[in-house]
Amino acid sequence: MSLQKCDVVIVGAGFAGLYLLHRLRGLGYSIRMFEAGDDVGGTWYWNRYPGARCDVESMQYSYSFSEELQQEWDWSERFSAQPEILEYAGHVADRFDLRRSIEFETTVTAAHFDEGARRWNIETDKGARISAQYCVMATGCISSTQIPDFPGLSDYQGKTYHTGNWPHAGVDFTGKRIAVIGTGSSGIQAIPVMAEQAAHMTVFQRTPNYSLPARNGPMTPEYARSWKDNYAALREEQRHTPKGAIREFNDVSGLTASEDERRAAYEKGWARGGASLLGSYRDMLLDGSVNETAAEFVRDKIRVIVHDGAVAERLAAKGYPIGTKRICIDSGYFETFNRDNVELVDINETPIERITEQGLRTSDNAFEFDAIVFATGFDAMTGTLFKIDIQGRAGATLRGKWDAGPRTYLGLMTAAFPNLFMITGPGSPSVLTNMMVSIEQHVDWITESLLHMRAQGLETMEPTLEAEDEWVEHVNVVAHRTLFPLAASWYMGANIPGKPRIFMPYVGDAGTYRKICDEVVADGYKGFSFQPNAARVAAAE
Ligand code: N01
Repeated sequence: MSLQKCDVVIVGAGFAGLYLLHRLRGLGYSIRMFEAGDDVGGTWYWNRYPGARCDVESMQYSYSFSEELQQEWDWSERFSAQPEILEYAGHVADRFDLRRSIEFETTVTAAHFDEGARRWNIETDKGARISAQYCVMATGCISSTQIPDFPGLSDYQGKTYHTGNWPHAGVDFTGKRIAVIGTGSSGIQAIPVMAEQAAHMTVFQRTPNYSLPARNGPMTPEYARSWKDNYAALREEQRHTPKGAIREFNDVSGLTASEDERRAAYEKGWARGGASLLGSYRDMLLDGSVNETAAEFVRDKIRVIVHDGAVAERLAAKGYPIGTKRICIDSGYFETFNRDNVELVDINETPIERITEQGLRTSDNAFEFDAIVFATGFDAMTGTLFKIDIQGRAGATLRGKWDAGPRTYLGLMTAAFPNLFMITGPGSPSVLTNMMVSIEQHVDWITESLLHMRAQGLETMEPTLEAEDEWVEHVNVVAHRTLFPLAASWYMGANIPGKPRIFMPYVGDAGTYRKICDEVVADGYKGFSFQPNAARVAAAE
């Protein structure tokens, strides 16, 4: 296929790609946009497992860029379920006529920077070859599913599923014996719903997780109105909060609180639902002793909810601070283990030895299942980028450059890969925040950078190595001031054998990060270098 030209290639039609497309197309940039799925929605397109829902309130987990959009859309629940969020993504695509610019069922396989032309050569699995001035990875942080390499995996004769790649037609588990491996956010959401259908469910748990009740419920007209009437101010407030979300946050130390005060604060958070309990004290994720009081509070709740004391103890997370693995938000997760048809297997006590033709074998038992559900997570933050053969200056690969961990400036760009942008890339607050707010901030920042270059006749932009090194160091230092590195989490790359153990997102608070990004611009794009447009330089000479 002949080489086609455009200004910008956007990879991915999730919430990041959709908003970027809307902004750039409106500014007259020519765009090619590719999406592996057959429709928009990104993470909400793929993660269709039973019980999938957002754990940020819908009034906050939605776009703020269009007043009409935010006024006209009605959410039916406090925390929306996946089908409704997907419907919202579809509505946005229709409302802003975005689909016509998206090439679906097309995967970008390579992106090579041509130093002579100062352009990106991009290839897809459909054989397209495109030359673009800019390439933007809107590929999501949690989009490459991982199924552990269990011995015997290919021997299994039953059905297998991964929560992150769920069949679009749904799955009927009625009368089936099923296994669920993995108890992260996805497993914890799916298990209660699947348990109601299955004849029998065996949950294989490696690390028990802290989970807080969502307290989901129907959206009341009054609550929706309280947001819609004040959206301008509330969205602005949201942008400057540490997590990109307005929620109760007690800006005092838990160290000085009495035991009774702490219990009262945690009870309040537990009753309110969602992640509010973690906002009880400002040093919750900084001070181990404060954290332990909240962790023990949650363990005590589990001991009350789960009738069988031994099962409760297995479900109660220990050995790492609460909130340092992504906090889970559930609807009836612990209660599910009181059901007669649900069994918990702690695979630390009895490891999975192999998958068999009929099911799996642990060190002390053989199990038979009609289906195995892998809720085993993702190669987060870098996995999807590494699937694309990305080469920057002098043919250097991104994979090679990030061999010991991702290196970016602000999570937006990486040195020696000019005009390659990442939306919510490693080194930005991304997954630690309300993604909608972080996405909008990155899209706006990238758009303004492109406009700056257009106005100034600049052709390429990239971070200096010095700025990048300083940022990577800063991200690392800030992370190690917190309790986060104490957990073997996917934030640390710990769930993927051989992946470098680096805390990948920027923990230094979304509001502060936004300020830093704005200051970089105000300071003449401090830490970035630009190359002028070659034609302009020649004309000037
Ligand atoms: O994945 P996970 P997830 N043998 O990596 C286990 C977002 N999300 O899909 O903890 C046995 O958290 C693993 O065990 P361990 C959210 O950011 C958001 O659940 O590594 N078990 C763990 O229990 C979330 O954090 C929503 O010891 C193995 C599980 O599999 C992120 O997506 C909803 C194993 C994986 O948990 C990922 O969540 C859902 C092995 N070899 C997800 N390997 C919202 O509500 C892994 N495990 C917005």
